[in-house]
Amino acid sequence: MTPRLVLVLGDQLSDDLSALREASRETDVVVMAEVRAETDYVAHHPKKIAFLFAAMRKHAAHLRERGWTVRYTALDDPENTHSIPGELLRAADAVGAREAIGTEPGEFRLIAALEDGPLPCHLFPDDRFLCTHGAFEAWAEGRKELRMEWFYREMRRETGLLMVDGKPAGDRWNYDQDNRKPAPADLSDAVGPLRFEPDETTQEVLALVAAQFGNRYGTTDDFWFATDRAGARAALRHFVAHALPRFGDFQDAMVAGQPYLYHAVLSVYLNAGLLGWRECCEAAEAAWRDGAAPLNAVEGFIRQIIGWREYVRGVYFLEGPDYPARNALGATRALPDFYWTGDTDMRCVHEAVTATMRNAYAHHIQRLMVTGNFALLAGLDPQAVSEWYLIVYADAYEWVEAPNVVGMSLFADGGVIASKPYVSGGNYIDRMSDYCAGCRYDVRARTGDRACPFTLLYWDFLARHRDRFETNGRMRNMYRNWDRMEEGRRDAVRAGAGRFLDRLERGERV
Ligand code: FAD
Ligand code: DLZ
Ligand code: SF4
Repeated sequence: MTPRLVLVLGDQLSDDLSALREASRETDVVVMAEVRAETDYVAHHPKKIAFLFAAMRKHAAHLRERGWTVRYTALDDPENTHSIPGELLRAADAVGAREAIGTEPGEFRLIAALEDGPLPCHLFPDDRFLCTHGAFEAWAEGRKELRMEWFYREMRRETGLLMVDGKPAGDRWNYDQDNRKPAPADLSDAVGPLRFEPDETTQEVLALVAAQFGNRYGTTDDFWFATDRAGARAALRHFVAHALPRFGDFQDAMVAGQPYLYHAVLSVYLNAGLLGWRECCEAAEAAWRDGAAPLNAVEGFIRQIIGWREYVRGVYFLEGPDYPARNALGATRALPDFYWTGDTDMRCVHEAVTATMRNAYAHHIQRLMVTGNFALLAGLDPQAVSEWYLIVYADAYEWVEAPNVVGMSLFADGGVIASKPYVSGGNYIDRMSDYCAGCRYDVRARTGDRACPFTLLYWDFLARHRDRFETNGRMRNMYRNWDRMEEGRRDAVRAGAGRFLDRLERGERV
């Protein structure tokens, strides 16, 4: 029989993959490849590349153990054509294949490259997700607004997670109100994610990545990610035992020098396929049933996974290839250098950016309310911001990154995801963190050169976009507060914001 090629991409490292289910171990050949087209379409953080290459190499070995023939191209293979379609063609020549099959990639870019590539390639749906494209389209059909909460309730009903006799556990669907406690005073039990010593394969990859990508933003120092399924499973158990009980309470908190708090740090594994949504949610639900974790924590965690994660993927594929390029607010300002260096007097931004450089990770509220909030308030170009997020986070692939950045954070999709822009001034950051106490700016000063830039830009943003937002019912109070401010003070705030933006534009340290 003529062999077929079975493409397995770097974020498809799951045993139960649709393309593998369709293939034959006897005749077909699995193709995996480390290629420059994927490492360079944006300049990914070296830690992200190292994680993926180490996990890909181990997954190839694992597939071979399970009886598959695997053709694996390492990055430094002299014959490497450095693109996925190129490697498929080279493999087809070598083994006499005339077609390839694969599982749908998570980016329109790569779907198009495979569909238009030189070798016929049939893509099967990626059923590692709970909600199919068809089911999401059916849910979205005829709705005026695609609110996550309604979608999430459907997913709860469909999976039966946290459902008791057809009703939500505790008689409430959503415990978000309980999950907004400020930075905890006692952090003695925040042990952070489970860390793994790099084994031989990982060390080889780290040397390769240091040699090839060492001059990029980010570092491979202190590499501790798991790089196989057993490690990812252990990381899940560790999270459930040590962090889940306080995950809910401090989900929105931020503490200097504490990049993880009670977050799961599992997205890197989930998105590469080393973990599945069901096992994560079932492990959390079991902890609740056993009395080891409270309902607000478990519901919050499950909502992130079967709610937000599935919902943003649904929006990405529903809205189509033009979605990441949207710019509803017409924002054009260049990305300031401090997003790459952390070199800024804004302590909150400094903390988020330097942690990101080190770890290829920042938790949700840092991504949304610090780097994202600043980008929205300062009117930064959404595509430059989106590229930054795609580069710097080890869990970033366009299907999940673009809706979170372009939609949730920057409102550049005009409100498909968020019913109002996620903007806040310094007061919110002060309430939820310990950053402001050590900052050069004064979070209480409303005017003058030491006034917190977040607060200045917050009011300026509202004033700049008044026509668009003043009729939004959820923003009425914001405008009421602005209008209540004495006129002279309003002028001073806007002048302060203008001076700050000028300094930003001139590349001065802010
Ligand atoms: P936890 O806070 O512990 O949450 C548990 C899990 O829920 C995560 O592992 C993740 O799988 C899922 N989850 C939570 N929130 C979201 C969400 N909004 N969208 C999708 N899944 C979610 N997540 C990514 O996976 N990749 C990205 O590129 C990404 N970019 C983001 C950019 C911005 C501007 C914002 C605001 C959020 C982004 N997120 C992204 C969502 C979220 O911040 C991360 O999933 C989360 O920080 C990952 O860390 P964790 O595993 O510790 O998550
Ligand atoms: C992100 C990434 C990187 C950095 N490198 C590779 C690679 O060399 N080979 C590969 O198969 N996949 C890689 N990936 C993941 C792909 O970019 C990912 O499959 C697409 O972005 C679709 O989600
Ligand atoms: Fe950030 Fe403003 Fe607080 Fe400084 S004062 S840490 S800039 S919110």
